[in-house]
Amino acid sequence: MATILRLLPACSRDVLAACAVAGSLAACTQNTGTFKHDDSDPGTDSDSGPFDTGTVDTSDTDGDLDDDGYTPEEGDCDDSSVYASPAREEDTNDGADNDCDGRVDEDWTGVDVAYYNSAGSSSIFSLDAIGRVTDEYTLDNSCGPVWLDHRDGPLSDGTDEWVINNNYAAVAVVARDGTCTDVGDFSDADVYPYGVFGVAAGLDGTIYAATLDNLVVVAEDGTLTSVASWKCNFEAVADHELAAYSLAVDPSTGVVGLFGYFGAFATYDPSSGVFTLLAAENWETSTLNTFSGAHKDGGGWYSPAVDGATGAYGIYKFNLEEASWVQQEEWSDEDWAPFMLAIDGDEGDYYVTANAGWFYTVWRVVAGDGYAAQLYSSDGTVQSRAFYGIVSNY
Ligand SMILES: [Ca+2]
Ligand SMILES: [Ca+2]
Ligand SMILES: [Ca+2]
Ligand SMILES: [Ca+2]
Repeated sequence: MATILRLLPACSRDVLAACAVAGSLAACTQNTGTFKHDDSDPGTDSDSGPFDTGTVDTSDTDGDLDDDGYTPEEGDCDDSSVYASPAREEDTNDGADNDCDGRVDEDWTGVDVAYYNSAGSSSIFSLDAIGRVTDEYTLDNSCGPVWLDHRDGPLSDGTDEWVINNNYAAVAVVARDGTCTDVGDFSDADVYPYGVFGVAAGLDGTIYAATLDNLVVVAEDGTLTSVASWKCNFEAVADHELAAYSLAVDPSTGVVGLFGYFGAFATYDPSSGVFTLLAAENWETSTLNTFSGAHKDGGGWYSPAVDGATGAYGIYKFNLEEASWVQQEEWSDEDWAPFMLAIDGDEGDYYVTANAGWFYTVWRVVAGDGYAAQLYSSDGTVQSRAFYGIVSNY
């Protein structure tokens, strides 16, 4: 009782009057929310009251146990630590996921890029944060990387293998000595009339592939299993939902994002097996072509897209409430057609492969002001090559 009385000055005169009417100080506590006085952990003040009582918390009903302003539903990935919430910066040395993006102690170091060659050996090369080539891996001649992801998925440490779309016909795993092994054969046109497009690895290393009309899991023994399908019909636009062209994975939830070629967007949650079509597309009157995409750490699905009416390019984000794409950045140089996207999860900047004639580039588009500059470019001497898939390294 003494401790409660000590807090009375915090109660305004009017509130106290209301308390008197209600007949108890307990009512005052509940009505005003000014002071809660129970804790679940003796020695630590874990509720929103000003002190620790060492008794079990039965009154902290706001769901934010560590009082950092976020409940677990609002994205607090550790509701027992004020050093973890969506509002915090990552501390790269404490072994915890401070910014609640699913990555622990992450530090973005650059990108890996698929360097496709239609007339010789392709490669995968690594760029550091200022555009220097730090590694290049020459692939078998049988191997043409289009889409590219880390074999270990979004939480890769950057030393693993890659998973690629091999010439639109197969999914292959590429070792760091350049050995390329097909693990999924999509060349049977009766089963896969469109071939195969985007590939991505999930949190547990599951390999996903997009075939326009199915999401397929590729087992390393070559077994292909459709885990979701939808209407993809280029004969009747009214009977068409989605032409899934690219995939990305949310590192905090493992949810797979499916980017339709004509602006559709869908998700697949491996933990529940639920496929959700969030926006369908119309290939006859397409307003936006979203042929690739990536997930931004901390939330959001993004695509380097082209406006179907004006032909203008930009970086777009999928607005989950409105179920539509919203432009975030303009693409300033129309000579360069953006193709695929990686995002620096620390700064939020966009890295886009783009090709123009014989020149192939990786652009950095600065988040928030749209400033774009070439991070790296080919020398323009080889016609048969192009930069395609791109993935971030941490
Ligand atoms: Ca919290
Ligand atoms: Ca927290
Ligand atoms: Ca993190
Ligand atoms: Ca950390």
